[in-house]
Amino acid sequence: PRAIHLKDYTPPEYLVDTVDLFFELDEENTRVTAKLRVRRNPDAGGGGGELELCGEDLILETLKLNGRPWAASRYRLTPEALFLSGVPDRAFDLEIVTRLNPKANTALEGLYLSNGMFCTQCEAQGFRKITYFPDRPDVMAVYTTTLVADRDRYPVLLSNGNPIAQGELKNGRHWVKWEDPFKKPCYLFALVAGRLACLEEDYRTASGRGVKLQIFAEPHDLDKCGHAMQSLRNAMRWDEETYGREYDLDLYMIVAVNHFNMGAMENKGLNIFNTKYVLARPDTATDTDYEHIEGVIGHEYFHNWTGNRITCRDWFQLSLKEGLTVFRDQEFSASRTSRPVKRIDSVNMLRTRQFAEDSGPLAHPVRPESYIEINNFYTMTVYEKGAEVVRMLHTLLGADGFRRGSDLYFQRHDGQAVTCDDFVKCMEDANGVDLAQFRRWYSQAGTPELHLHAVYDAASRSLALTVRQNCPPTPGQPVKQPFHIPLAVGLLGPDGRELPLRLEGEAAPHPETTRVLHVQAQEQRFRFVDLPAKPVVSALRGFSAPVKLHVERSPQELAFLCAHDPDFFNRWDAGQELAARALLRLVPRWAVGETSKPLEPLLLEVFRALVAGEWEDRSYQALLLTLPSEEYVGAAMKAIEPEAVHAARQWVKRELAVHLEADFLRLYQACHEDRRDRFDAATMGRRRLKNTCLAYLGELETRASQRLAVRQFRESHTMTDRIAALSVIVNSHNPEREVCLDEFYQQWKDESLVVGKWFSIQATCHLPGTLARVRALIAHPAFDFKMPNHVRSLIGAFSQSNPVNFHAKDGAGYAFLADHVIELNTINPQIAARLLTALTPWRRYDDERQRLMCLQLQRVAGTSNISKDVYEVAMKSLS
Ligand code: BAL
Ligand code: ZN
Repeated sequence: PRAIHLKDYTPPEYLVDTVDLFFELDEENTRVTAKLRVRRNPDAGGGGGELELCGEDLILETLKLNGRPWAASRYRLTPEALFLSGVPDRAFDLEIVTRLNPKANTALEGLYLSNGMFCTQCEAQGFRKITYFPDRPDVMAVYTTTLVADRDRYPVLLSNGNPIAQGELKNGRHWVKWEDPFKKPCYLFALVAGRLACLEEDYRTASGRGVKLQIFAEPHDLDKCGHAMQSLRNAMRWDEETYGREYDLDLYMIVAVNHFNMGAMENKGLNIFNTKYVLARPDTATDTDYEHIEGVIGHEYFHNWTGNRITCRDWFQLSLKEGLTVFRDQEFSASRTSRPVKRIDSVNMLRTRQFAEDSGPLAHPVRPESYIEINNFYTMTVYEKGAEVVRMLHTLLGADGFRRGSDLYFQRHDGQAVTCDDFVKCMEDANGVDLAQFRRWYSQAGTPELHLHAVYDAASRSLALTVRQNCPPTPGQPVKQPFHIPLAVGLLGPDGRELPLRLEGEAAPHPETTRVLHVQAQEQRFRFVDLPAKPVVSALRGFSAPVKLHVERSPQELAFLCAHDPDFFNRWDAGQELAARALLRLVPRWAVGETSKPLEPLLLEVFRALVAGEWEDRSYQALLLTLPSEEYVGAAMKAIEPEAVHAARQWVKRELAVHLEADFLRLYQACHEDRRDRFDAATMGRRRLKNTCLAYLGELETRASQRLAVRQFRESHTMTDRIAALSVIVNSHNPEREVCLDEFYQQWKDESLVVGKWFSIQATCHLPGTLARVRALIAHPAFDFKMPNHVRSLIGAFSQSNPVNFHAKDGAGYAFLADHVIELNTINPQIAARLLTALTPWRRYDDERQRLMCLQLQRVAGTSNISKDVYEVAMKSLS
């Protein structure tokens, strides 16, 4: 397989202005007639070369140019493309007829079948599996699409834009013609055909235009579409109010499908969604599902402007649309739920998963420089770090400055395919600032480390804050230049009050109690003056930059911040650091089998105060009471010791439960209610806190706590409470464990998404014997290996969210994963490659685990018929 490089980008030699598609849909033999209006690109460098059309897994039936058959001697076919030589200089019509087999398409790229319904996924390069085409995002065209299919089996026929004609045909077939008036790249093309039910509502935009909103699902799922519809309305309103962006077509359609590689896809006017991010009913979906649905519906909707109206010039610019759109969806979600909790949840994911990616062999910049398979670059770095980069621009420019920049971006680039650099340029031009150094966030991989050293001088009543930055080497980038880092800081006095922030040489203190320092040099010093006493520094407030922060802080200072910091993020983070330090101190003692390990009194004191406090935001309180994850603690170790980390964390959790049992029980009861009708932030917060308390109480394994969990499991009416209770039961020696699991399955065996939860809960169980159970579940009749949701729920959950079992010393977890990656390699390469990344961080473990993990990576790398996707992950992981 060949790598593609950003530096080799050249504009397309040929452009396509219009595309007229005619689909004769058939499960095993679909015929596609594509009529393209093609012309030479006046801005292309080369002159009159071959016309290259990408195409894979297609049978070419006929080829005509300007209505005449194009001689076989004037084209050549490879497994990946069709090349035409000697095409006219002037614009011409090309007609291509191809055949394809949707039923055989288990990779779920291009046109395929899901539960008997036709659907498509064209991003990044699926359109080439539908017809021969210059499949690159900088070729933008206007599409019309006609779908012909059997009327009984496929009564609903959908494509992008608006329906403009329809009719009946002989032999029980019918057709619908669609027209999308907006130019788009082919990755935004979509079609759906099936027997679908529809929830429909009207929406009026801020300027008064009527838009029809439709959500399509299989008929038995129609009663689970209401939350998605409300989420869509909320997202549309939010984008009008926050960015001044309205929807532009008369119709907005969402279709939920069971077999889907991604979460959802923003095809113009016709979003196709994984059912997981559409369907919700109180008894089938958790609060987290409700939140994710709103977030993903928002994300795909926001893409209409950031992605569709303005798209990417090439796939190296993926973060142009993804980083920006994730930032937009994060802010939307923050406005809908608890802002602190949304921020902490995002940072938690970034610091565990993205930081791990950034420090391993697959590290790449937010704007990658090369790839073998672009599907492997839908990563935490492109999405989540990309969003942090946009957030830093927001922090540096302020909300108004950022809005000026985004307004200019929409005005300047509407209808274009552009680069990350074009976006930054708009931010610069709209605000009259220089972001040259800031651009390094796009080009340099790796997580910068920020070292802070504060010295207070009582005589001059000043605090000298020295900031040093460095960024470790990453593959292909041995040396890094300093980043432009927004460092939000505050200073707290001994009584916990915020102190004025006046820098040396300034006439007056800063008007706010948090100020953003611009860290740009490798080492930089800031002197704060007018400080009557030595302050405690609250640095990187709100997690103002995606960096690793190192500050010398005593446990007492951390406890002080955890009690007083008005910055919600740092307050939580101080508690996390205190707990992480305690855990890290325990890990080596565990490794040598030491038995007496008193719980640190300070940690207990902090938790006692947290559990006893009256918090308005119960969800935030739940986060404060949650210990750092095993991944987070492991990441701070030289070589990760999964069993010791797990044992230490379990032990601390149990000790806290022992000491604070009465408090947890009181809080549990205070928050206990069974409201299946409420999904507002306050109700969800109470549920989150209650279930955090239940998890602690479950650690006690007393009869009372076991009964409490079983009662909640049997009696509550929300999936949130039932699944939380089931998780406690499954991770304990509760005598009703198997009975409850069976009851759950019997009740929900016809709901694929709930069965997925049933798989996950067993796959993430930390008790011994889990691998054997996961193996048994793969053979369970309910498990569909061709459904990515099931693969993720079982194999993905086991390998990525169950460190103690996946990293079992004998290497059985690794061999199990490799077996299934190899099996999936030919079925669904995208999912196979993603699963394999669980073996990527092998260097982070001890010698024996390194050997075992590498062995499996090598076995995968030696697979015959290896896909580009799996090959790239295996080879880079080993390098
Ligand atoms: N564009 C792929 C799915 C998403 O990020 O919305
Ligand atoms: Zn996206």
